[in-house]
Amino acid sequence: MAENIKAKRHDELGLSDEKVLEMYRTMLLARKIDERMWLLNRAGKIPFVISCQGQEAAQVGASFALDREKDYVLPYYRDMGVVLTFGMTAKDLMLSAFAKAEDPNSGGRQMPGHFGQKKNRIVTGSSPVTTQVPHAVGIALAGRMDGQDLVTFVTFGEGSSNQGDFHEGANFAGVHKLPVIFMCENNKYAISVPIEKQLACKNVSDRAIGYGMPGYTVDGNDPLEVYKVVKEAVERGRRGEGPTLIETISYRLTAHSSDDDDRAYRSREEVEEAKKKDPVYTFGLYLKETGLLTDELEKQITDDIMQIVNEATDYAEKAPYAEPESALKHVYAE
Ligand SMILES: Cc1ncc(C[n+]2csc(CCOP(=O)(O)OP(=O)(O)O)c2C)c(N)n1
Ligand SMILES: [Mg+2]
Repeated sequence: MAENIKAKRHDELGLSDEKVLEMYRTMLLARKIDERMWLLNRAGKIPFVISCQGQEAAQVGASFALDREKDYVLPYYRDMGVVLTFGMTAKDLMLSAFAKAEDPNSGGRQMPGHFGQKKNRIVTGSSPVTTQVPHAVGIALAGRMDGQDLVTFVTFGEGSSNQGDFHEGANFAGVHKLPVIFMCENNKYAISVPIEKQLACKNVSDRAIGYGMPGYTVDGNDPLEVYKVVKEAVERGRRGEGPTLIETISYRLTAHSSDDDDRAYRSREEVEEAKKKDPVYTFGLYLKETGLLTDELEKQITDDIMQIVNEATDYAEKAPYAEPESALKHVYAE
């Protein structure tokens, strides 16, 4: 009985069996690319990694609720699950990690995690955190002025929700009822600073009322819950009812980046405890309980993904660097 109720969760959301398997596949692909990047970093082959691990459900669940043909995403550095859903490939991401000329994000000029790909409506971000928020608001305004039916989706960490850019962007979107979805990926830390030292209010979503929009806090380890709330926000936005603030609660399973040692500020027990709710694992369990994911299919999906990751790694490692003469390209008008 319990299984039957559970089995209906994605049906009730209008998600087909194929769609939820695609969600799982995208989450697992993000995880496996990320894991490979850590190995490459520790082997001295790539300079830097900033991980999505622990946040794949929030990223993929949300992105599946958007229209990949119409909407714009303004991801932050952990959003591998968002950019993969919007059409970036494992090869593209590896080219960025190896800083090669063919990297679609910046031609190997930016640090990894600075996503941007025009053809897939992934808007280039900047290193100062939260600058993408006012950009998302501006694009939503431009879309309205042009009579386009689009929603913008912007993400940021909970630490970043303390930056002025968030408050200014949220206020403007609220006043003008712009179709913006603000999604805060609360992973409980801003580098070494725990959530208790970041916010005086209980939830980031509590701030929504100040900007005249609804605010929701959801389980960021559950892609279906995130899908549901983002889907509703998309519909509100398209109806002209304005923005929504969504906070997804998860846990950063890795150190802040490959240059951080998190043993300095959090216990191993805490990390091990969080791993029990690892979204890739728990969503896999859901799919097994519903009978969609068999051991055989799981192995096949994992094998396919590992082949994609291996090929992407080999390709990017062998790809050429940018020509030194091109260093000023995209810097000055030509
Ligand atoms: C304006 C600005 N201040 C500081 C930094 C350095 N910095 C980079 S990431 C980060 C932590 C952000 O934490 P959070 O928003 O919670 O995102 P998370 O890394 O946890 O996903 C900081 C302080 C920066 N990039 N930009
Ligand atoms: Mg954080």
